[in-house]
Amino acid sequence: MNLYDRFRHPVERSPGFDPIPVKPRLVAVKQQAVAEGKRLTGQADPARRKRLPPGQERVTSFPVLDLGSRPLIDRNSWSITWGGLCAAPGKLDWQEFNNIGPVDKLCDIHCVTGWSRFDNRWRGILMTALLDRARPAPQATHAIFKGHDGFGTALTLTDLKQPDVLLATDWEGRPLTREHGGPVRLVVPHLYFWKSAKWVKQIWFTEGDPGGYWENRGYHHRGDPWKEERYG
Ligand SMILES: Nc1nc2c(c(=O)[nH]1)N[C@H]1C(S)=C(S)[C@@H](COP(=O)(O)O)O[C@H]1N2
Ligand SMILES: [Mo]
Repeated sequence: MNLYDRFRHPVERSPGFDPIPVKPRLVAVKQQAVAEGKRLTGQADPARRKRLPPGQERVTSFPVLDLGSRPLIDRNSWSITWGGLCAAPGKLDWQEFNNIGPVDKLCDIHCVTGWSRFDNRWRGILMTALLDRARPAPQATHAIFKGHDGFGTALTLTDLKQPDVLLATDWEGRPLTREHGGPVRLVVPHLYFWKSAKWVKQIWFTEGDPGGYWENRGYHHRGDPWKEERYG
């Protein structure tokens, strides 16, 4: 018996005292909630955390969000360039880019506006493959991704080196549509979806965080959905 149970108010020990009956089922349910860490928003144990990050709602549709202009880019004239603080600035056209060899990845999407979409099947080039080609300089810390629509977002090289980060060309077995960022968009599953730049045309390596379109308008600079890094 613990100290709490041993320490009883005198009235509880007086003869004829009738303890108020407890509801054992209710106690059991609440104790189960403790065991499961229910409503623990700290998400301390990654192995036991729920699949839906705090404050998110699951959708089965695939919403389209952008600045309103959806550039139409022909795959035959498409190219991606990179430069800034890297040993090997470069450019690849559609054929050269795909020759790197695409891989398939499954991931959940979490948008800062509150929707999450489970099990998205992407095909694309591993970001690490492009980083291997570019060889960022030792002092480079970030890369900014610029889209054909004027949008841009910057990520740390640490986030970009995660093994599931893709420059995606396909979604659910089909070429990426124009509204979802085709021919090529970034996909960073572990950060809010605004970090996944659509219609990527240029990658620029920098020392320090240059910010981006939304970051410079009040969004968080990293955007981890599990920590609810939405704004600030
Ligand atoms: N080039 C570009 N990329 C962008 C955006 C944009 O406006 N332009 N919006 C971002 C935001 S806020 C979100 S939520 C996702 C939406 O991608 P989707 O339209 O494929 O759902 O794209 C991100 N990438
Ligand atoms: Mo978003």
